[in-house]
Amino acid sequence: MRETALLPADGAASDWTIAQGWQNYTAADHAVWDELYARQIALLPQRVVPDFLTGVAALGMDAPGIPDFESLSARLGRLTGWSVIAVPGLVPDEVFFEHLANRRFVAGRFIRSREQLDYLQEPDVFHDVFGHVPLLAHPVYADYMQAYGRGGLRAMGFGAIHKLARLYWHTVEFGLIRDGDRLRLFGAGIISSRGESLYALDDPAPPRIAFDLRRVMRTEYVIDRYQQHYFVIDSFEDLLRRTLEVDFGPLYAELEQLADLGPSATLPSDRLYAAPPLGGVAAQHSTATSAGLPGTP
Ligand code: HBI
Ligand code: FE
Repeated sequence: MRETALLPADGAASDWTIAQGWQNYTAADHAVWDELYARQIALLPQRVVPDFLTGVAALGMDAPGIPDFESLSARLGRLTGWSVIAVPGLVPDEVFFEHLANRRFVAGRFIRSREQLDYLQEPDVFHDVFGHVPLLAHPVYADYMQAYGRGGLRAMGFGAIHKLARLYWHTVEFGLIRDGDRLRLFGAGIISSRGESLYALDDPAPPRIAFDLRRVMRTEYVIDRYQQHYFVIDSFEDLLRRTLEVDFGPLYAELEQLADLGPSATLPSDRLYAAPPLGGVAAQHSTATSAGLPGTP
């Protein structure tokens, strides 16, 4: 089922929500989900942050077929107070932030066709639900997503949505996270893509840069190909703390004075992680190293 974003007048509610209509999915729709799920769950265990798999199990997402948002939301609600609601497609920023600020995750209800198995431009139910929802069962990540929504509503007042959208893109969509001395996936855009789940950890090309809020909010991104660098957070607790402790007003003013950075730029001040296959903890000094630190594998 393909749909383009409708205006509320076309059947969506004023908050852009629509019924998921789970009973309307065909066997072919469920089969596409099952194939995407089977591919990803076969390669993620050695790559994804363990909390993701914990969420998949806790939410019963290991059952076959496209999840029914109603039963998914009942389980998720008991864990972190989040629910999953269906929308026709990309919704306006203010609608998006309002839902996140109220612990409602908006998800597309359409599923890609078999021809689009490896790539589609707009988030479908596999990207939104398999990619994003399992981590919403993690209490700290759940808090971060709500804090992000509230920050988005504030950002609108500063005309700084595009800066905040970069924070979302470089973490929630395409972020990496440290797990001991290894790097792991947590961004939904990577987790829902077979090719990028491999590329983001295995390819030596893209720099892996230690997360820095200002650096991330200055950095543009590409939407039509693999990311050209990845940002690495230390933990969800650290990401939440950095988001809550900053006063975004002065930060936006400060960012206005700094040039935006292209989607493949690196700075001398970047703390780079060793390139795979050595992979390993960040270089403690500011220049790139071609290998891990002494003592790392
Ligand atoms: N709408 N349905 C949907 N899903 C998103 O992920 C989404 C959106 N609207 C805006 C948006 N994301 C981003 O621009 C936010 O960072 C603002
Ligand atoms: Fe997404």
